[in-house]
Amino acid sequence: MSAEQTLILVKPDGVARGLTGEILRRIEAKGYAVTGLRMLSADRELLAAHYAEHAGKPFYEPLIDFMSSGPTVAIRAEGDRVIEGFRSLAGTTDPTAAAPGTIRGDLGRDWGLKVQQNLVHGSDSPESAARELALWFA
Ligand code: RTP
Ligand code: MG
Repeated sequence: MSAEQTLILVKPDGVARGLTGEILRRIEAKGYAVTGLRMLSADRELLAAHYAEHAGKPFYEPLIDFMSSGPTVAIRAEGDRVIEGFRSLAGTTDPTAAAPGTIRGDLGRDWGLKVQQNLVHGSDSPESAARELALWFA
């Protein structure tokens, strides 16, 4: 069986703050292989498809605005249990609550913002990973 794959995004806050290298470093240091890498400014159509599960929630519009505010780096990463493993490296959604040692816990910010600018996205299941990789690496 081939290794599991996931979609990781360095969100516009991470790119703007110059943290792309640091985030890639952590992914590779853990032992995952980077098998796809792409920088793009996501349009609202792509973001609406990516975040379809959140449509209608109070943070949805601010989230789409935030995610269209600048370039994103899309990463296809591969490795044994990479989906669970990257979410563990990323830390919990809220950067203030995220544990030190995680990407969001060490580097993320949420104070005074309409939406959590938590630096990264990681697919949350094999089904999400397949769906999201098809969107971002079409
Ligand atoms: P992601 O999908 O980005 O990996 O993050 P996640 O699973 O930890 O979080 P999810 O619940 O899927 O939410 C998607 C993204 O929406 C923003 N968010 N802001 N109350 C808020 O301010 C709020 N809630 C969610 C975050 O950017 C989150 O990553
Ligand atoms: Mg999510």
